[in-house]
Amino acid sequence: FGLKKDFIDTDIYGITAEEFSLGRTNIQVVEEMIKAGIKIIQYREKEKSKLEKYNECKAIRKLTKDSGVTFIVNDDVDIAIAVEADGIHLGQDDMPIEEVRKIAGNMIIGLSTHNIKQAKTAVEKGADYIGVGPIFNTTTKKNVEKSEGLKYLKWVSENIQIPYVAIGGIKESNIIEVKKYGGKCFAMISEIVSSPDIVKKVESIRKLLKTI
Ligand code: TZP
Ligand code: MG
Repeated sequence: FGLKKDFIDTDIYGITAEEFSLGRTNIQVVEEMIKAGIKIIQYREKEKSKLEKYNECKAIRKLTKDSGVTFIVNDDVDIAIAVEADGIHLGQDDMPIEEVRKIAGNMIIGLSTHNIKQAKTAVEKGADYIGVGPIFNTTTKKNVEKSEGLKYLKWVSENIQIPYVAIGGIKESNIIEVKKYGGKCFAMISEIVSSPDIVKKVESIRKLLKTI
């Protein structure tokens, strides 16, 4: 994984969510994201069977590999390994990072964090990057742990040495505020997958980010 050091040196982190994708499949949305120039994509799918998820990840691995996009699988370590994804994204209730590290080797391991204590622990345990959020209220993720949002993000930006990704309720309409609180890489689910024209949406967000 030669990608490891700079894999997250990018502005937008795309994540799938078929139920919010306006009738498009995860694969179609990933194709749109790649066309839009998104450089890191996470497969996140909470409803489908293991086999369906595996098949989709296999296809997405091919698409992302062909276009030089970093591919991260949420939750399913076995699928991530089987399809040779670049990384795996874990939550606080998933297997401990140090255990995943034993089986996932050099793969990128990301961990969702919601407060300072979790961020410090993630670094100690060897996470390659952390998710930071939810920054704002969101209805996309069920049972999301509460966070001080922007205040927590600011702390991370000043104290944490590994890459971090802001997530949760981020939209074109508030992304500048997130940037002002230290955001560098922004994960957006609904704002991107629910956009009828993903290429235009990303173009417009990038233009906006260049203004500050
Ligand atoms: N983790 C923290 S908030 C969230 C996840 C997966 C959902 C983000 O979705 P949206 O639509 O960008 O608010
Ligand atoms: Mg999880």
